[in-house]
Amino acid sequence: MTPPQNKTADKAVECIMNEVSAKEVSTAWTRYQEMQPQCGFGDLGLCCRTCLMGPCQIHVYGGGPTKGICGATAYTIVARKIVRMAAGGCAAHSDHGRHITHVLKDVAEGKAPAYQVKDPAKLRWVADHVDIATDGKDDLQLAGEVADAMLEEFARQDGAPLRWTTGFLPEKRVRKFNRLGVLPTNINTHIAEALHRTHVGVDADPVPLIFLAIKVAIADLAGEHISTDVSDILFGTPRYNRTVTNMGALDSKMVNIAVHGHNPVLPEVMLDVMEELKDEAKAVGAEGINLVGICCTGNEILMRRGIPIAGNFSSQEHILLTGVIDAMVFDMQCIMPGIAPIAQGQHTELISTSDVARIVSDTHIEFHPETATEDGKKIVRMAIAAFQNRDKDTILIPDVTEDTIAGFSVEQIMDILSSLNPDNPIRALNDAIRSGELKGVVLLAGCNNQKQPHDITHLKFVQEMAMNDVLCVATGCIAIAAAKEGYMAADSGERFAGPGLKAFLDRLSAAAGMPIPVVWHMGSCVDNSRAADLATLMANDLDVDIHNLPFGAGAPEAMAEKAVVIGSWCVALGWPTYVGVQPFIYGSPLVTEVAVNTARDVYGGFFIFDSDPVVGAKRVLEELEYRRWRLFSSGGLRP
Ligand code: CUV
Ligand code: SF4
Repeated sequence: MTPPQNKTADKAVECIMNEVSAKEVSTAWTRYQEMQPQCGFGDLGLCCRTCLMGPCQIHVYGGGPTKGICGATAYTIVARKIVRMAAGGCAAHSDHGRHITHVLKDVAEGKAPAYQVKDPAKLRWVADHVDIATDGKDDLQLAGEVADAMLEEFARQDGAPLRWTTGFLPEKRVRKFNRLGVLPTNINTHIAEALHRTHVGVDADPVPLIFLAIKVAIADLAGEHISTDVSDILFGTPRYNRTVTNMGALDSKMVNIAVHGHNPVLPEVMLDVMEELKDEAKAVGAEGINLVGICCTGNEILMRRGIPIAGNFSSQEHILLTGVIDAMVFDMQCIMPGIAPIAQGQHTELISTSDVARIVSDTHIEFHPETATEDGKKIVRMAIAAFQNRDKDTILIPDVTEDTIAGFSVEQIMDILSSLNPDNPIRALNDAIRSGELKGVVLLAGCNNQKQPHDITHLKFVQEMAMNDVLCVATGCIAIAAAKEGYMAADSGERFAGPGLKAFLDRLSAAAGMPIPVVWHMGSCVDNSRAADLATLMANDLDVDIHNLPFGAGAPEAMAEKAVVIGSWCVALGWPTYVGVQPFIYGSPLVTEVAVNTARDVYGGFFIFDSDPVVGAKRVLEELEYRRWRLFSSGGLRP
């Protein structure tokens, strides 16, 4: 069904939209309308273009071919497509991890003067988990060894499991993965294996293909963990901080730079050089330089530096349309090519910084760790120059902001929980669930998707969780949606929490001596790995496996291949995982059955697909309730 045009929960986006429609600017909203109706074969996952004999379209409802030219049936075509999507997602996260690991390696070798090991405690924590001896080693030596071990995850040929899988998940879960033959051994190999086995004439059996998708997904979790670990080591593990969210964070009197994408390496340096170049901005009549984030690069610098986020995936074009963005700097992933014509139609400099992501008409300033400071300065100076070319008549900054508390790394969560239980912080969370004060924990993950009204689907799901006493940790674009709506505000408990959650937050706020919001911002998409770490701590404390926990996940507006792969490892970890967008699998009853049902018997987790977030929330809540009963009230789990 086509949602009505201009549907968004974001008042700032709505404000810009009214301008946009007047000026007839093309955005994802207008293009979505123009795209209707979308192809039913594609929607069901039944169009195969894997080889040049295709496209082959399978008519599952009769009236046409039921097999592709090679003989592939619906379940083969659907399963192959899912494997390829998972591989795409794993490639994106893990290549990000690999890129940033090279920066760590450069730091260790003294080749990246703009960076340093900012968080030696995290470095040592990571080393301990992957069995690298730390005694007597200085930070740089250890950083080099950890970077090498990370790079080995992309290269190992001896068949040993990934250390970023075995080192961080509960032993019970690792044994299960091993038994099921899905323990990954080399991230890049599995991506290649996924492409090979889904090539024409290779693996046609949907069951091993689905297991392959799971193995790729577990490899993805390792790649995400590596990304998170390196960012924390280089830039500091996120800590409690307070700022504002939404377009009101832009300032017409300042030079505004928006950073967009996923990689924090350049924005971190830009923040350092901005201070230095303030006078140059003043010399052209600006009051200073203002940085805002979009998407996950935004989440990264919000988490560590308290930098405001202007918006999420679906609002990237509207943020440009304010007319006050002097430079939009992007690295990789989730950059809509649609921003280019908007930037071209105004004074905005569109600057790409990664050699893997270019847009025609961009200015390419390739980022190098060795020259990061100069690169950062060059970009800030371009923004200062562009500031002078603004069209002052078309400026529109919606006066919308929300109070936002962020920085909930697992380390920060443990510190906060220790105010309730200094000897065993995680026990404070498990006890709140045991007593029924909290009904469980849910990871809010994922994107925006034009198939669902912008942020509205997210927020309905979040509302149901909060009202029903579920503690939410959040990443990615749903975290931004929650922040924009006030779910991370100091007074969010009063506004949104059910009685149990409210009581828990009040106790925690009082003990920790600071306001604790309803939704805990965990970071960017790769920081979903933090949620796996949190669940691992909870499970180990209770001496159970992760799938026994009242822990779930929700991606109401899932969109990217990255979301497909994240959802798959959430299921593999044993979480009920709600997705609000129809995946391309309904053309195969077999694959659909495995995803929504059989997965539960094997992994404990399963997908819940429903376009209605309230229905999805109800199913997740029922599952949390069942698990809570089984864990704490039914006489305990059988061993
Ligand atoms: Ni990585 S992947 S739309 S920016 S969360 Fe947002 Fe987040 Fe999805 Fe992209
Ligand atoms: Fe058609 Fe088979 Fe080629 Fe797919 S792999 S396009 S089903 S012939």
